[in-house]
Amino acid sequence: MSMEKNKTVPVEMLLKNPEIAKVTSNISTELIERRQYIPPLCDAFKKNYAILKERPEFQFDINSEAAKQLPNIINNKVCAVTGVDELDEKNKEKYLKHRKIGVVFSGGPAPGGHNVIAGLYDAAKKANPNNIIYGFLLGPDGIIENKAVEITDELVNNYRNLGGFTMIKTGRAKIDTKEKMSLSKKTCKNLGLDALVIVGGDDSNTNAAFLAESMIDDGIQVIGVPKTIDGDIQVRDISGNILCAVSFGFHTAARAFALEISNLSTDGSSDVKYWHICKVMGRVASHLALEVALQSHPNITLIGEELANYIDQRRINKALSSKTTDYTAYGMTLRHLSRVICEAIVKRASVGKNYGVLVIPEGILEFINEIQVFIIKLNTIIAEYNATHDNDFHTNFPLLEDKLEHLRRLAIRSREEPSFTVWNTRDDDLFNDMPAFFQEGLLLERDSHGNFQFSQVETDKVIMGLVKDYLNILKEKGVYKIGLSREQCRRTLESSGFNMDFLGPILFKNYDSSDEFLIVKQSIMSQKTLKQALVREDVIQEDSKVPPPIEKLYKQSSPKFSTQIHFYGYDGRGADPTQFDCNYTYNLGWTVFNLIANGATGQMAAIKNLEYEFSKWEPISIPIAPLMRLEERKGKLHLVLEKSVVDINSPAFLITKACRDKWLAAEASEDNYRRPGPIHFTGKNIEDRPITLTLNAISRESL
Ligand code: FBP
Repeated sequence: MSMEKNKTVPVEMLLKNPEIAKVTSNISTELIERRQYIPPLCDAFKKNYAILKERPEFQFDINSEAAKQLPNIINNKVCAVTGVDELDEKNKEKYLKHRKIGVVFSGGPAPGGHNVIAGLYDAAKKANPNNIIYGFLLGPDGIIENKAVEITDELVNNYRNLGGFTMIKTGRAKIDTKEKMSLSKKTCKNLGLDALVIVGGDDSNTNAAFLAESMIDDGIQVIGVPKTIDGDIQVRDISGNILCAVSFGFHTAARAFALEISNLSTDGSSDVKYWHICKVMGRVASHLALEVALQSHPNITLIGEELANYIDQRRINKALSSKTTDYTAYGMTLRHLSRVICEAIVKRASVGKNYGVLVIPEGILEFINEIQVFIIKLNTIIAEYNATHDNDFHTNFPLLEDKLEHLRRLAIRSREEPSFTVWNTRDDDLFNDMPAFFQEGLLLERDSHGNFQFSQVETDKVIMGLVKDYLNILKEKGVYKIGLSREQCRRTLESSGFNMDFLGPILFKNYDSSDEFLIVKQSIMSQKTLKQALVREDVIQEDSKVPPPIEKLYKQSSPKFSTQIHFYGYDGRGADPTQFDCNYTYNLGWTVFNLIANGATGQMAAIKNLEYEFSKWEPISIPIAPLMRLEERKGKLHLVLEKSVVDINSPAFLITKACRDKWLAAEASEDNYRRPGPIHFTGKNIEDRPITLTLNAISRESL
């Protein structure tokens, strides 16, 4: 080799090479393509102006506390945003007037947020090029502390169709005190805002309603936008008409999770040795897990809402016969849940599939009665402690041991003071039986809205701990066995000169059936019992060894339960939006501007008919105050926007349930995994809406 060839080019020179500069640049072809995409507009926005038309047919069941606390916005109605070519002079002047609008992201990121700003920006600039949009930085703290940037062409163009909330960031602060409210008002006035737009989840839209109420006299309008990957902002009127089928970001996150889980199914069914345990985000509701199930057909998908409704008829009957009531028969316990999972694992193993994919929704604990009781009790204890002490609970008891000691003292108090019932000896004993990491999880600090932080609890570890323990018991009992292919057994035995038809009935419980997979008899659960069976049937003598081919088959039938644990949350939340979310959010942005230009406040921008093709989408406004319900937060009842959980009578759930056995695939045939593929942004493979929405819509139409 010549010296010339050994010479290396200086890296500085390489970096100047245009090809190298191109492939190492931050700007990928995907990014360029995304930024250039122009989402289509709903018909209403193709005209010169848009007006609001009240739709009084959509009514709500109004909470009296909401009516009391939000008198100025409680009578808002659902309005349709309708495009018009002309307006009379007075209304035209109002529509086109110069405006300053502030926008903020609140809560966890959700794919599509940037397009809300892009839509708002484009609509505002179209109406009046002098309109100004400010973006508050780092969430509601940006409003409280007056930290904002003016959104410019360059800024907005950099983020069109991109995921995350990177442009202005987000935060979880809550404007929940008089002081924060007045600072926020001051910021809005200082900036001369006509309107404030809050892009957020249930808590943030609740905040939007209270801000709207409080700024009504200042003439500052407040509009909410339904965001959250959790998909739990779904609005129906009192008659069940769907006004908002799903919050934005849900489709993208579910697709991103489903792709990764489908890749795991491919890997898992190739090396056939792991159960992949996938915890999927969604603070409480299991909407994301349900959509992931429909997208990728994992072998087992747990749906929290179903567990809460579970009734153990066997326990009820047993209690009835002894004239007692068994309260544990209502709702599923963690132990029972672990049994259900084990049953499915054992079934798959019996047909040779000692591998699979299990999806656990992040918020599942919310639906397990015994845990929910602990969450409520601990919420109350922490809230009461904070209300009566200078320092908060977590500052005063920084270590788990300190917290447990405090709980122990409460249990003692309950014995001395019968009226003190929040934490008794039984609670304390049960709590102390839990592993330390789970105790820590349940005692975690609540978020600023008083929500339990499910994403921080290792739910999967708790459930899988119980599953592993029970599988060991089943293995010891000889119930958990890997089924062996009949053909393979025949080859192994006969190649060593054994008669399969003689040994088969001795070794396998289903030898005489037509099953393709043979299962070693339950009584053969160890090398010792295997030998005993062979001696008993005169296959070998007491002092001989088990013949190697038989021992080999026994070992192959003896399962090892190996898991790989995954968490799908922040990754999908940061994914670039699907075309559905790009189009949805861009039109939400346009809706927001048109609500503001028509004087609305205390309203949430929404798109009706998301469950149908784009041509049927209708921009509307939904009044926030009538959606409020009282909920326990930090030990007190607060008005919040009602979260919607999975309806276990919905077609999407019922169809998933009906496919359960098929997707478990506990039979000799192939698995039934579905490959949703990567998110196609353009081209003919675009999936235009969540499968959950499609199924529910088709079923409604076929009624
Ligand atoms: P939002 O309700 O604010 O949209 O957030 C939803 C979520 O992504 C949940 O799925 C998850 O439990 C939670 O945020 C995680 O919160 P954090 O970002 O504070 O860890």
